[in-house]
Amino acid sequence: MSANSGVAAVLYEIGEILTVKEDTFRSRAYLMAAQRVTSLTEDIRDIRARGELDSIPGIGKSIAATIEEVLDTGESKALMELRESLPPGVPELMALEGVGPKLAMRLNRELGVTGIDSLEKAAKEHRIRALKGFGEKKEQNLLKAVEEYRGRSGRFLLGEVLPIIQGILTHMRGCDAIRRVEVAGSARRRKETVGDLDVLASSLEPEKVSDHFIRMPNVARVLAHGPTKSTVVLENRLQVDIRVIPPGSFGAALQYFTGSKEHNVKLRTIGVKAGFKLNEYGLFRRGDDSLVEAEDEERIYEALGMDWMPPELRENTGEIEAAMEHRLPELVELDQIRGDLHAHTDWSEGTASIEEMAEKARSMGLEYLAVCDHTKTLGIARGLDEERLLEQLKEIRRLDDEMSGFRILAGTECDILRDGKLDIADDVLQELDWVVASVHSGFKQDEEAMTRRIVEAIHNENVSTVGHPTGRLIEKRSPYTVDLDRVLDAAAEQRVCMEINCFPDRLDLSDVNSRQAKEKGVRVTLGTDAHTVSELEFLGMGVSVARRGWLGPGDVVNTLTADEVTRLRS
Ligand code: DGT
Ligand code: CA
Ligand code: CA
Ligand code: ZN
Repeated sequence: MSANSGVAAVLYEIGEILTVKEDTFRSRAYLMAAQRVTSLTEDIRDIRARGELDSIPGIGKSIAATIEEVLDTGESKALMELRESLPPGVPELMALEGVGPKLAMRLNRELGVTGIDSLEKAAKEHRIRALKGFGEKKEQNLLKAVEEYRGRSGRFLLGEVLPIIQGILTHMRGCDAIRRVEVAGSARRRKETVGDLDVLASSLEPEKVSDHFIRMPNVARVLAHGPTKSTVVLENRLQVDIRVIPPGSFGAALQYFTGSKEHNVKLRTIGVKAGFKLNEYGLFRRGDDSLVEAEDEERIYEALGMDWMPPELRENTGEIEAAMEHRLPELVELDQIRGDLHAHTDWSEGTASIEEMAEKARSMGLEYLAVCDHTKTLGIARGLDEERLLEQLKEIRRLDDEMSGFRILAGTECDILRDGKLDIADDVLQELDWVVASVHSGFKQDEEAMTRRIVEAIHNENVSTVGHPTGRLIEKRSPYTVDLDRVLDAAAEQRVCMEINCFPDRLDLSDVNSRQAKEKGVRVTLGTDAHTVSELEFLGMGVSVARRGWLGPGDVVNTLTADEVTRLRS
C-alpha cells in the first residue's frame, strides 16, 4: 500500500484548520498539496527516496518537511499544535457531516458549543435557529448529523477495503517465508461492509511472517505482536489481524476464520451429530480425536457430507441445507458479465467522454456499455432535456459505428417524478436502447406514496430497469420507506428489471433484496453508475452482491449479449 492517503489526510487537516485561522494563503497551499498527493500515481515514499519531494508541483520546502516528518514519525507536530490551538470541542464538531471549520467556530464563539453533546443540547433548546442565517431546518439537520455520527458503526465499505487487501497480499507475498496467504472473514464473504480484516498465512517460520506483517506500510499502531498472531491498526483506522498457521492446517483455519460465525455454529452442530469435532485446527473424529482433514477446505465440507460452497453464501441462510442436499445454486461469475448497464459521461456529470468510457469498458473485456446520463430534473448534474438526449443518441450511433466488436447502447437514467411520471417524453424514450428510471428527489414521501410512485414508473412501457431501487447510502442514508414486495410484484408482472447499483456506498439492491427479487421472478441488471473511467471497475462488487443474493447467470441481464438486451425492449 502506498503512504499517500495518510500523508494527504494530514495535509488536508492542516489546511482546514488554517482556514479557520484565516491564514488563507497557507491554508490554500496545504489543501492544494493534499490534492496533489492524493492524485499521485506513484508512492510518495519512492519520490522522497529520490529526494524529489519539492519537485512535485505545489509542494515547497516547508510542506515537503511536513511530509518527511509524517513519513518518519507517523505524525506532524504542527498539526498537533494547530489542533490544540482551536477552542475545545471544535475539532470534534468538525467530524459531523456538513460541519466545516467555519461553522464549528461560529457555534463555539456565538453559542459556547464545546462538543457534540453540547451541540445537541443547544439544538434541542432551539438556540441554534436563533443564530443569524440559521433556522429551524438547519437546526434539525445538525441534530440529524449528531444522530448519524452516533450511529456510525466504524465499519468500512467493501469498496474501500478491496484495494487495501490487494496491497496487503502483495506486501505479504514479498516475504520469502510465506507459503499461502489469504484474507478470510467478512471480506472473503464479500459482505458490503467489513469490521476488520482477518489475514491468514501459512509458513514454517511464523516469526518471519509476523515481523514482515507489522512492517507493512500504512501501519499506524501495532496492537499485538506474536509469532502466530499479530494485530495492527492502519492509518485509516482499519484493524488487521494476522494468524500464521502451519501449512498442514491452512484449510481448517480458512474455513473457521471465513465464517460467518452463524455458519460455523451450524456447521459444528451438524458435525457433532455426525460424530466429529470441528475447529480452526481441523476436523477430528470424536472418539479418538484422530484427524480427518485439516489441509483442504473443500475436503472438510465433503467429509461433513456436503458440497463445498462459495464464501459469499456462508451466512446460515439455507446454504448448509442446500449443500447437504446437493442443490446449491450455480452463482453468476464476473467473467460471464458481458456489459455494464448504467454509466455516466461528460454529457451530464461524468468526467469522461462517451469514447473514453467505451474504450475502458472494452479494455475490461466487456462487449457493451449503456450510456445512461442524467435528465433535466437533475439540474445539479446538468441533466439532459429531450433535445440534448436526441443529440446524444445521434452521437452514440456515430461512435458505435466506428467501434467494431463493441456496442455502445443509447440509454438514459431519467427521473421518476413525485407522481410516478418520468421526466422525459415517451416518444423520446422509445428511441433509446435502455432506460434506467430512478428516484432522485422527494425521499421523504410516505410509504404508500413512494410505493405508488415507483409502481407507476414500472408501468411505463419504456422502462427497462429501476435504478438504485431503495435509495440507501450505506452508513450514510437509510433506504426510503417503500413496500419493496409490492414494487417487486409489479416488476415481475410488467417484466421490468431491478438494478443492483454497483457503486460502493450504494450496492442497491442489497444482497438480501436481490434474493427477494429472484424469488419473485424479477431479473436484475448490474450498473456501475460510473462517473469516471476507473469507476467502471465497480462491476465486480455488483457481482458479489448478486452472488450473496444466490443469483445465477440466468437471473442477471448483463450475461445476455447486446442484441439480446436491446430485444428485451421490443
Ligand atoms: P466483521 O469483521 O465484523 O466484518 O465480520 P467477520 O465475519 O470477519 O468476523 P470476525 O472478524 O469477528 O471473525 C472472523 C471469523 O472468525 C468469523 O467470520 C467466524 C470466526 N469466528 C469469530 N468468532 C467466532 C465464534 O465465536 N465462533 C465461531 N464458530 N467462529 C467465530
Ligand atoms: Ca473480520
Ligand atoms: Ca477479526
Ligand atoms: Zn442515480
